[in-house]
Amino acid sequence: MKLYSLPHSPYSARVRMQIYSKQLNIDILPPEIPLKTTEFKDAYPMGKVPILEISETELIPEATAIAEYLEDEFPENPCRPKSSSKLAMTRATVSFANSHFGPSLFPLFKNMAEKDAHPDKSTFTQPLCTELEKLDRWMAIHTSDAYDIGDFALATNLWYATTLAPAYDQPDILMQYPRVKAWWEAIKKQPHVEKVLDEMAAGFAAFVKKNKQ
Ligand SMILES: N[C@@H](CCC(=O)N[C@@H](CS)C(=O)NCC(=O)O)C(=O)O
Repeated sequence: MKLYSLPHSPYSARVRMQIYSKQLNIDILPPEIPLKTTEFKDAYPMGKVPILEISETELIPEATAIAEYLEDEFPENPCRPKSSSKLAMTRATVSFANSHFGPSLFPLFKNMAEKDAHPDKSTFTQPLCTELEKLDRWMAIHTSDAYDIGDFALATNLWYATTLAPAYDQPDILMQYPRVKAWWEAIKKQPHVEKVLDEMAAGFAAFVKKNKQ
């Protein structure tokens, strides 16, 4: 089994956290055809990483579908709660990361990766702060017993939030969100999470350098 992934891709990174946590024997490698090319889009209809290659004919796109497949197929070292209500909460967290938190980071990422960064910094972080506030309130009612696929989806977004915000005059963007801050300080020290965050940092530095050339 192979996972096509890029180091700085947050959607790929959350799946890598899960693979390392579950100690799965899956090859992790960049796509053989370069991303964003016509050839890649012809080969893979969704046109994005991550992609899990189960066999030559079975290719799963979409981080959430891959995460659920890995839990169904490899139940040992679970990264998904057992009780229906807790599982639904975890899935709500994944959905929040996909549909709310992640998109609030796009403007910061896009501006940062562009050759000529936009000079007006004030407008970029407001949508992100709105989502962090929601997350802080969500964390007051939803607590997980162990780190799970919801936490991994949040962690890769938190890495981008804390990495990008200082360039937008927000040196400590989590300051006003104490539950998120405490959760972030704890999860980033988990060995499998830390390993992936290091991979993201190296991959993002290379990506920015290439884009600015
Ligand atoms: N909905 C997809 C999003 C994946 C995604 O946006 N991947 C980015 C890298 S983080 C990508 O492959 N972008 C290439 C492109 O948009 O052409 C998922 O959950 O896996």
